[in-house]
Amino acid sequence: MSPGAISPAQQHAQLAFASKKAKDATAVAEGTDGLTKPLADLMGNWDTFSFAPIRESTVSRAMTRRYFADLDAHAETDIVIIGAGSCGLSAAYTLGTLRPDLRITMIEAGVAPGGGAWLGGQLLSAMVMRKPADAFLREVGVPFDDEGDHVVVKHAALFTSTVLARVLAMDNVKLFNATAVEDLITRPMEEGEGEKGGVRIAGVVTNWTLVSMHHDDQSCMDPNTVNAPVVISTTGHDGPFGAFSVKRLVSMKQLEQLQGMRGLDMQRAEDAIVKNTREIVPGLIVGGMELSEIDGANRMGPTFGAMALSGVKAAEEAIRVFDL
Ligand code: 48N
Repeated sequence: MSPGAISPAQQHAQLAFASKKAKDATAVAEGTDGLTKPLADLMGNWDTFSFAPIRESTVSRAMTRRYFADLDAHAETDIVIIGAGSCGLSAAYTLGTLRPDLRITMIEAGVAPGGGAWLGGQLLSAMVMRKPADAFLREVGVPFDDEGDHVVVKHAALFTSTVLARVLAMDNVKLFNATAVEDLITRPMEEGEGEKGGVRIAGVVTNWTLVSMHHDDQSCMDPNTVNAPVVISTTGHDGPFGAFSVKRLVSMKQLEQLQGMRGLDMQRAEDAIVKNTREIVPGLIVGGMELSEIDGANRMGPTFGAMALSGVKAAEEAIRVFDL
């Protein structure tokens, strides 16, 4: 396809968008090329335009009331997902869709969720996914170019922003971004439940990320907690908190050691990550690139199909564990 031409998938997406606008014809003002009437009416009238009145405390209460009600509601939750990268977001989408009855709490250390999936690789914008991961793109409605054994999303941010929008719109999913998981809540295994000295994960310990990053220069900034019977950890292999949960399992002597991510082998890496997404210790499922640190899987480099499908599998595992 020549550069600049739009693919059949993109044509389809554009036609769908245009037909939606046409259906809303009553809302569309004449001669405004498709903007809806309320917005179109503002244009050209900026001299008489002004915002409705407000008091600063009203804005403060609008934010704090909701945030602290959410914190209260999510102090006890059904499933925590640590990390809102491509794997964590795919897990949240799948869980939120399959189990609207479950309360799902996403904890993301960055102000901006999305992890490494805002760019395709070496800061280039297009994102490659190998089939059959195009099934996830179709599911969430991300247009792509079909190039045979793989597909290409024109900008990685289109994938991440679409999945993020779908997840944030779900009533049973709450994202706490700029918030780090800085420890795991544990319970000793019941008699006969597992090895002596083993633990079950029963939730996460959190703090605002900027606080978590300054424990060395401030004392006693104690954390908050979220109790949950199931935790999915998708903290990746990069960044200040990468592979957080598996490193903590080693320091808690629940894992002998990490095998460490191996060199890049695109062909092998992605199958291994998806197939090995699993419950590592009771109550804790690990997916995405964090998993490569445990198993010594190869890295796959700039292809994201395994992240999406590892997230789908992590969701499936979480439902299995939750329903036990
Ligand atoms: O994107 P990442 O880092 O992780 P994944 O597994 O979702 O996707 C990995 C993918 O981006 C790649 O690395 C690609 C495929 N490259 C592979 C290769 O070979 O190089 O997202 C992890 C998210 C980030 O947003 C972190 O901020 C967040 O997890 N995070 C945490 N959030 C809260 N508490 C923590 N302790 C924490 N640690 C990480």
